[in-house]
Amino acid sequence: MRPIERSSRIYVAGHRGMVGSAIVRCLRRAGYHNLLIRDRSDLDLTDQRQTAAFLAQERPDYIFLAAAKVGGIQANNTQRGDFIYQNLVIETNVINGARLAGVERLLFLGSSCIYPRDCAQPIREEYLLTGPLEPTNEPYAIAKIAGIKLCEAYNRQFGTAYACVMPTNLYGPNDNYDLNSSHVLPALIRKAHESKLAGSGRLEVWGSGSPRREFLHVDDMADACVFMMERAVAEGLYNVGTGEDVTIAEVARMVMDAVGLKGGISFDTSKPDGTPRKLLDVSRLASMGWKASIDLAEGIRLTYGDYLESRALAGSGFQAGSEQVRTP
Ligand code: GFB
Repeated sequence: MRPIERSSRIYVAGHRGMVGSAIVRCLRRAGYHNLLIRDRSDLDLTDQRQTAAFLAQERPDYIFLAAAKVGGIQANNTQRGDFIYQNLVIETNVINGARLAGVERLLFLGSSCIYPRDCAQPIREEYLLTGPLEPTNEPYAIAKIAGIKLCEAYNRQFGTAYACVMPTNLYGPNDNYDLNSSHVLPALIRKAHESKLAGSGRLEVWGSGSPRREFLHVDDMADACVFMMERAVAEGLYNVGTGEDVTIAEVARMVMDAVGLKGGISFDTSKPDGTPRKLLDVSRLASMGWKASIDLAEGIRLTYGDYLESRALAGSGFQAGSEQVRTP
């Protein structure tokens, strides 16, 4: 297997999304200069033939598979067909295309929702497939589990080195701020900001506020992915998180502090809570020497700054949201 060098050909699938764009930033900062990236208009990863032809022609030394259809609890729960189909087709096209093209190394990105809804906490990697999934995101979770199993099966049958990372809830620059499809943190940042501007003094929070979530800044996630590539991690499942969680009510308060919104919280209990808790056991990656470095309160402040910046740019014609890539 060829070692990874600064000149290695690295394909980042999904480079316009929050995670893919963070991986691109991280790789560039570290001096990797031979990055292969393709816009959706040039390469449609849901098209098997196009994807296989691209990979056969470019034969990357390494692939970060960060392309996916993602969203928060409501998008997962309502666009169930899109979430299972698009994720299955993207991952089978890229993973199988990579294998056919002789790509030896790949990192597949999943999500902590692959684990059973009510499993013991903190969640260890070996709890996969030990119980029923959270119903609101079962289609997405099933697609991601299929991706993990595809990597595992190809490693066994074909000798590839395709590893998998399961991040906890991510947030940071280049997130999606659409209130119907976003995750909780960007939604709360936007709602708190708009409430402050309107002078309403209230933040509307979905559900009861009691579910617990572990939040990881996307730059930490990108750092973990590059760490795994550089350590030549060849296979297996690795949780990525901070090892600490907070309630949704607590994170709402932290967002209010960062935004400078004074007032109360209204809980909309007509909206689902989802999984009660999904704190990851991060000892596998920690034992290799990696840990998160961005504190949650600081990360929220940074993200609010980014939100304000992208709104200002939107006023000057910049399109904010998950379709943008920010480069350093
Ligand atoms: O981030 P989120 O949408 O995803 O919601 P999940 C987390 C929690 O925040 C839920 C609550 O209990 C929501 O009810 N919440 C409160 C809100 N206010 C809001 C709001 O304004 N918007 C949103 N979106 N939530 C997703 C999965 O689950 O997490 C995916 O559906 C994926 O599959 C992703 O795994 C990381 O953590 O519940």
